[in-house]
Amino acid sequence: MTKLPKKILVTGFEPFDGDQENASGILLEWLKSKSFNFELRTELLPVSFTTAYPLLNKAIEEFNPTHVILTGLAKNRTELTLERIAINWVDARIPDNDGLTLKSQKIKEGSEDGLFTTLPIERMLNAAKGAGCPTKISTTAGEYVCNHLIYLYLSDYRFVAGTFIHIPGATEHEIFFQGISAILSDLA
Ligand code: PCA
Repeated sequence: MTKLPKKILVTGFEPFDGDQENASGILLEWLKSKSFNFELRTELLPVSFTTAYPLLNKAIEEFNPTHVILTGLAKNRTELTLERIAINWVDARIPDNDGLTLKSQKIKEGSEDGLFTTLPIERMLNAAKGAGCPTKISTTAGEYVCNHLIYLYLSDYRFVAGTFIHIPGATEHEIFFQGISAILSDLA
């Protein structure tokens, strides 16, 4: 069997919550300035419950990736975190960038309570740590737009392997971007 050439879709988010920047959006520019031995597509997504997923969906249909790496900012975390699971629940503390606040409700009625991400995150953990990047596995992506996006993606795309990485809110991004770069290069 011939192996598919590696095609990785990496997404990041626009700034939100009054911030001037979002590390995950900056990541996309950083990645585009590097060269890799795989085909890379990046997609900057709005922090919107309504429009982020349709844009991701369009990018997946157009690019037909072998791997999907969704990223977002987790301001209060100090390590790169690899998300293991998305939950079928949304409870926003702040409005999204469209002014919409979804409170205490299921993302998809009649769908599973939780869905595991579909990339080998233990291997990814080792790759990032090998690059000197403080990294750990997380079992909650929160109850906001990031978890909402992962859940919708996982429920529609069981056979396009992907996961979500939260980037800390530190001002120095380089070590975290290096960790993500090591993860992308190591993906089989
Ligand atoms: N982080 C938010 C949404 C956009 C982002 O970068 C979250 O963790 O849900």
